[in-house]
This record gives sequence, C-alpha cells and structure tokens, in this order.
Amino acid sequence: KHVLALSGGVGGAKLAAGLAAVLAPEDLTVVVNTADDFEHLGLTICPDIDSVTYALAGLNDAQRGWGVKDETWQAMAMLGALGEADWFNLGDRDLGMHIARSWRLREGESLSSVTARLTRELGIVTAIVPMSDAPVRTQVRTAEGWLDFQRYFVAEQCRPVATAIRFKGVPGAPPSPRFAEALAREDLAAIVVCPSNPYLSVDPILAVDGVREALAGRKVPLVAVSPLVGRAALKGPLAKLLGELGQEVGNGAIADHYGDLLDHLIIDTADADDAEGLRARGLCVTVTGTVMCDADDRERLARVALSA
Ligand code: FO1
Ligand code: CA
Repeated sequence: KHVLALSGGVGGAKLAAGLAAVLAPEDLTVVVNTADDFEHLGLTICPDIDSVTYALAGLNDAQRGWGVKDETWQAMAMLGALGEADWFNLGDRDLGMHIARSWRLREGESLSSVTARLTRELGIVTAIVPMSDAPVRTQVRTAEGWLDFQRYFVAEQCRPVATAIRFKGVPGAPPSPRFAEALAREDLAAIVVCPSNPYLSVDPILAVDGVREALAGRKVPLVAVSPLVGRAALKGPLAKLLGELGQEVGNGAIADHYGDLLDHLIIDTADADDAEGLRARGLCVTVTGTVMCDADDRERLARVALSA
C-alpha cells in the first residue's frame, strides 16, 4: 500500500513531513512542484523541493516559512556590495544547497538524481521526487505582460493583478522516472494532494505530460487537504488570485478546480459550513483542524488524510 503525495512549498511541505513521519519510507513518494524553479545568479533554485527537503530534514525556518533555520546572510551582503541583484534572498546555508545542486546539474546529472543524493545526504529516507526533470516555469500574466513566477511572487510581492497563469515547458515535460513509477504502481493505495496552492503549486504537477490522464485512470482515492482556512489562505496569494481569476474564495472553488479528479476533500473546522454543499456534489468531506503549527499537528493531519 503505497501513498503518492503531491506537494508545493510551505503548506504542502508540512503535510509531506507529517506523512513521512507516520509512513514507512518505502510506502511514500512525495512528488514536488518544480514550476517555481528559476535560474538566479547562475544557480538553479528549486524553492518547493527546498521547502520539502528542509521540512523533512528538520532544517526549515518555521517563522520565515522558507529557507533554512539559524540562517546568516553574509554572502547576500557581499553580493549587495558587489552590486548584484538583491531582490531574492539567499541565506548562507541555503546557498550551499543551491551550489551543490547547480554544479551537478551543470555536469549533466538529472534533477531527480541530484535531489535523491542531496536529500539522502541530509538523512532523509523518504523519496522526494521532482515532478519532471525537464524545466517547467510558471508565468503570471499582469498588466505589465507575462512575469516569471519569482518576479511576480518575490520581487513584486504578488501585487500586480493576475489575469492568467501559464506553465512554460508543458506539454513537452515528461514525469520524472520515479513519478511515472509511482503513478503506475500496482500497490498504489491513495493520492494525497497537500495543502498547496491549486493554481500555482498543484496545477503544474497535473500539467506534466500524461499525469492528469494517469491520475484519472487510477481507481485509487484522491484526497486533497484544502489550503483555505476560514475562507482565506494561510499564506501566499491564493485568496487574492481566486478573486482575480473570478472565483469565490471558498472550498467550492477548490473542489471545482480539481473537478472529477477529487474524491475526498479535507477542510478546516473554520469552514465547516462548506461541508454540506460539497457533500451535495458527491464529495466525501472531512472537517478537522488543518493548521499545522508543530510536528504533532502535521502527524495528526497526515493520519486524517490517510484514514480518509
Ligand atoms: N520567498 C520570499 O518571499 N522572498 C525571498 O527572498 C525568498 C527567497 C528564497 C530562497 C530560496 C528558496 O528556496 C525559497 C525562497 N523564497 C523566498 C520562497 C520561494 O519564493 C517560494 O517560491 C514561495 O514560498 C512560494 O512557494
Ligand atoms: Ca511554491
């Protein structure tokens, strides 16, 4: 009985850490969005792989929500003094990760293989797998034209109104070998969609060649944990985006978005009112606390998702 988890960054990484804590390593594959990735200062940055990796290694900075804990910023200060781009913050410890990844990629190693090695070196026994080894890049359309995701998210702080989202590189990006393998497993028991942004973090995974079809073809329950709490996003631009894309901010929009793929939605107690309407459309619904503040919360929510 194998579990395939689909994850973006922060929120997704927390549940991924919970699943990794309650499942044997051979029973879990965590597939991570790589459409937030970008090239910066000659380095390949993979924010969501990093968030999941740091969360599973216990190295994540819980306050900031991204990057490594006990971080220092000496390299960043020097880069600033040298007149280099300073809109994207790279901590000293975090930089080690980007350097280790980037030179291996430049040597011709695949992102899958580099990720497997770096996570193993950090003591992680769970498989953390990029969605694809081919580059996929999210872009957001604003009044200024198409913005690369990190420009939109970090440099512009999601301020511009978004009118569309696209993923450069798909179709044409095949699932990574271990993603394809997990999708085809005989013993696949469940697919868990972590509480990540459906438009920005989960959609790119579903947009990888053949993934939507493969998921729809599996007679395996797909359980999603809603990223909304009290009709708002815990973190990030989801609520703002929903409004800009003409959707109501609520679990109805999340269910609409996943459509036929979705069997079971886990929603927060603050949104208990949504349950009835969701059940009326034939979905299974679990209402529970979905805010994950510590390891206990993460493991409890992981168990709820697995029992769903
Ligand atoms: N997010 C920010 O809001 N500001 C930053 O300066 C920043 C730097 C950064 C460096 C490495 C990394 O792996 C992630 C980083 N993030 C930063 C988060 C990143 O932009 C993610 O894409 C978002 O958290 C969305 O998932
Ligand atoms: Ca992300």
